[in-house]
Amino acid sequence: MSDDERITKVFFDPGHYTVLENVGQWTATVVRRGGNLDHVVLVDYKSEDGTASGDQDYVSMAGTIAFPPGETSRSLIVEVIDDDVFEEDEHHYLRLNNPRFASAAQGAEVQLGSPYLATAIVLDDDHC
Ligand SMILES: [Ca+2]
Ligand SMILES: [Ca+2]
Repeated sequence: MSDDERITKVFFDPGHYTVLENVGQWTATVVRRGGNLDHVVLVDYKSEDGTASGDQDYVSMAGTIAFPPGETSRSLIVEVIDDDVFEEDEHHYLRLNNPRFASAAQGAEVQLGSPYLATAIVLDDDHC
């Protein structure tokens, strides 16, 4: 079996997002490539602060994504918190961690691909 058939990689595609502060919600996309699509793949995710702060500029998030059989793409909904304050444009991250199969998958392997850290840039929509 070739590595492409054996190894599943999980990563963000794309890895960069630019959104307006008043967008409300936006969607980051996590994909899996390679390996046997019959396997259920799990991967943990969480948000990380940059200059944007969790629960002040965006809603902090953490959890687990599951790729059902045959599914190669999953969405992560991110909520942006709008305010009326003029600020610099800010950024934060979404990180993937601990990819794994939901059940034993003999001979198969799952790992993080690149990028496993997505960058979100939040553009301010207020004026000084
Ligand atoms: Ca605003
Ligand atoms: Ca603002």
